[in-house]
Amino acid sequence: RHKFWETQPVGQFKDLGDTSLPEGPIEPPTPLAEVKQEPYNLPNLYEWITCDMDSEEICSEVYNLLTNNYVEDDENMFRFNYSKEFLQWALRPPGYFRSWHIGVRAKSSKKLVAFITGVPAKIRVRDTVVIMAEINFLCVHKKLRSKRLAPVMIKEVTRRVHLENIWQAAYTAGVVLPTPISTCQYWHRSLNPKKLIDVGFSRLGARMTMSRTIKLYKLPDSTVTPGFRKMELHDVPAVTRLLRNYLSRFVVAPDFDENDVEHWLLPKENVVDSYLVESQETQEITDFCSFYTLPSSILGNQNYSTLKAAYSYYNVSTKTPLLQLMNDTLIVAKRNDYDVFNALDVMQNESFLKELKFGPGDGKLHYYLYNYRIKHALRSSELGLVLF
Ligand code: YNC
Ligand code: MG
Repeated sequence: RHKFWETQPVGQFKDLGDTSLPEGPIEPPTPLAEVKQEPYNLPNLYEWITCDMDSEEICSEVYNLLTNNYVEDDENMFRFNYSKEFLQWALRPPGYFRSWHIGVRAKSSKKLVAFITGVPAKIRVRDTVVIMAEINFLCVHKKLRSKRLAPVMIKEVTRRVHLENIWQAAYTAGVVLPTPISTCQYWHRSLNPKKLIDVGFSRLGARMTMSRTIKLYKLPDSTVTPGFRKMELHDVPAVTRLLRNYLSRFVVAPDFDENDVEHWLLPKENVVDSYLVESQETQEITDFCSFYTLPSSILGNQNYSTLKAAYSYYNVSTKTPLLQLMNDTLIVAKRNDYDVFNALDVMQNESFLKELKFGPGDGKLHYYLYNYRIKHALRSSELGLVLF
């Protein structure tokens, strides 16, 4: 069934019920000298390149490949449109390896036809912090699909991860592979219902008119929580403490230090936004919320070309009820012209989704670990990890 994945150190479907298998690494690390030193073979017309994401020119080539060939919804109405600034942010966190930004070019035309990336991350699984690669942006040009190029891309990134003495990875995908550690669902909160209906993202509900729908999703102009403000550089230590403490309750979560928080959560225009609640009495940071910006191209619509979407990232409530904190987040997103606010049912998100008028999406998102076995699949609420 899975000619490639059956050969890889991942949980296999046939082992699903077998509780005698221990949790942890499936294979031990091999001595570094035994890691293959040369890249895997590509079909003759193609060559490997390492993509320098500092270069505007390379970054544009990657952007164009993804804009035209990356993930679409099941009905091919929308395609993710990660911005160049987003790609540079996502691919250059603290300690990143340039060698993990891998492209494939056609030798004759030099055209970029495939891409895959990794970035390093410390991920805690129960009590163990594991240095992993987060693998993302696997993309093969539409004209080269179904030629078994993806397994070569995956083996090559694995080899380059191994060369850094790292032996585990985390990734998400919309497709079912051997075997998810958890399966999540996307939920969508309309901010601009008229546009969402016009472009076919959502439909007018039964017995609903457009004006009733607009009224249903209306949000106030200003946030209600006293002390709610944008995160700033000087907040990094307090936010790190708040977030570390919160994430410690989940089974799988990133192990963020201050450098990570500065990179991943300090607001960056049109990439990531973070807000917090500063107590008016004690100046203590009590609550935190964040989202990242990932527009989608709208395919074949006369009136609109992009959907501006915000994706819930990490949220922590200790004093402000999570429902109120997230309502303020929606208000901020609406004020900044987002059309829709998306969230997975991870962490404690289930507690606000229905009440804040999110509706379930149709796609599922599966979470995977490479070379790390988990005994039983996790509930989505046990996941404290968000990948892009
Ligand atoms: C996928 N998304 O099952 P089997 S998510 C992993 N992730 O293998 P071919 C995938 N594997 O089943 P195509 C996959 N999609 O025979 C397919 N596969 O064992 C497997 N789409 O290869 C598939 N981006 O080249 C099958 O397929 C084999 O030409 C078939 O290429 C696939 O980034 C793809 O959805 C996805 O660009 C590149 O369809 C192409 O169809 C495409 O014949 C649109 O491949 C964009 C898209 C995927 C987004 C993502 C996470 C990727 C994770 C990869 C696995 C990482 C493992 C850890 C490595 C480091 C380890 C260390 C240490
Ligand atoms: Mg292929």
